[in-house]
Amino acid sequence: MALPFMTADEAARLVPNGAIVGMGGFTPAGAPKDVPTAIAHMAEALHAEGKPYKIGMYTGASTGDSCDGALARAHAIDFRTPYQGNKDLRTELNAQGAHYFDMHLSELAQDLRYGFMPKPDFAIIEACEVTEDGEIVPTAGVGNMPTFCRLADKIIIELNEAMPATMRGMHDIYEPADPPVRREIPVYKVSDRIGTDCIKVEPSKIVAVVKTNRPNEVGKFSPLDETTAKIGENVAAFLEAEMKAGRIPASFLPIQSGVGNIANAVLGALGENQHIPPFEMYTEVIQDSVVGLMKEGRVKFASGCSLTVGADKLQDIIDHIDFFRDKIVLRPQEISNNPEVARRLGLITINTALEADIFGNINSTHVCGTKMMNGIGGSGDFTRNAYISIYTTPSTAKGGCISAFVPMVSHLDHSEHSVKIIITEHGIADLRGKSPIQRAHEIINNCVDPQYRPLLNEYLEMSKTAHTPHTLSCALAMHEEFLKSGDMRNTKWENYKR
Ligand code: 0RQ
Repeated sequence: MALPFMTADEAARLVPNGAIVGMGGFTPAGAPKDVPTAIAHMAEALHAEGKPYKIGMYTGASTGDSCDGALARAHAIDFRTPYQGNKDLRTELNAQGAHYFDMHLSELAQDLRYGFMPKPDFAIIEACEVTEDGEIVPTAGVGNMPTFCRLADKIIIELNEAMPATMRGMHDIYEPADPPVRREIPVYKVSDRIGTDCIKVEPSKIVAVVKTNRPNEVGKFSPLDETTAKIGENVAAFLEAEMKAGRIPASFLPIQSGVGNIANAVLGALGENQHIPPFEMYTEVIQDSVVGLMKEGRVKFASGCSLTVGADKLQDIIDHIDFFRDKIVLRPQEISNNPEVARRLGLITINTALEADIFGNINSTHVCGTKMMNGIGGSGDFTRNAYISIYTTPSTAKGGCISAFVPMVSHLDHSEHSVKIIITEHGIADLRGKSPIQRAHEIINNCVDPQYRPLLNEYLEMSKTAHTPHTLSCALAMHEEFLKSGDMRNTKWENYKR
């Protein structure tokens, strides 16, 4: 069967109002670009005529601005899951313009197969190669593409000429069977390949192939500053000490590292610490710093779901594909983030908190408990199943007006039961085997910014009788104070205590 080549506008017209779409890729890496933008333009034109148009949208994680941004600005999203990170989409969903279901990234594919949410009508995906007999080779991100392609009735492919077909061989496509017949996922080493190098679909489901030539829309990282550099050094020092104490094997364990500026800086610091042996990564997003570390021999192998790297770094990988192909494997997120595999491999997980409380609970998603930032992403998949789970955060935000440590988190993503270590620029809190009050002292003394330590010690002094000594009327007072005066440092407990 000849492939149905057409323009992005023609492909967009195949997607009717109310359709449910699974977008391929993971983060802006490998996300479709031209077709979502064409859908957004179509939506705007229909809205101008007074006609309704919205789609339901599953993705791998965040996407690029030409997908999430364009569709959010066009008010064309009915619901969206499992993760986002786009400014305009954030505004749209915080204004209740789109329904957002924030969920663990490893779970979406199986939840769709289980029928917990409606199956996608369309898969819109990016590929570097597609054959007439239905072989599709993804590009820099896999996400949920295998499941979207299998469940959807129709598949629209962006064949991105900026992504060469030589990328074939980097992917490992595998979908587990569902209970009650699921077996173990046979990844016993980070580098194990268990599936195929492409997605295989029934060719008649491919309803459009759109030729594109677009780089990924991966943002730039902020340059390392004193705080992020110090956090990185503290993480490296902690892991070095654990290794010396025999709590991490001398051969080391695979690292999972989260998204964002801090995660990128931490990884750079780990690579520089010569007491830490060359290591492997079993992670979700392979970020910029990994590419350099791989060339230096500091990172031996990286298993991930996407190459979320800047255009220069991706070009470097493409130009030296023979060097990188056997050192990187890109898997569906169901496998890159799989709890069973994370526990088996013994991952050292390093993720970022927006805020933590003095008892060790973590909020990674909601500013002041209400406004969605990005989403939980894979942090829960990894944290709960880690060998050692680490959370990093600068001790303050917004020039010191916000303390990252508060009496009670305003939203809970990771509980005290899963969080083992918290690290800031000031130091390391080791929460293992400690009671709530012991954890509070450890966190206040080692991680909290010195200007907030008296305030949080006063909070602890207010209640002496309970296992977890909260004073409920004051538990969210620092947040209230920030909303009122713009500075948590103005908090006076007597103004809130009832
Ligand atoms: O705001 O951009 O306006 O300056 O939050 O903070 O310090 O630049 O940190 O880029 O590393 O992102 C948790 C959001 C951190 C990210 C989060 C403000 C701060 C700044 C960003 P500005 P930084 P990062 C999966 C891994 C969840 C998903 C996850 C994230 C902005 O890491 O989304 O872990 N994580 N996925 O000023 C109000 C606070 C604040 C605050 C910071 N307490 N209140 N605003 N900010 N703290 C696993 C993988 O494998 C990838």
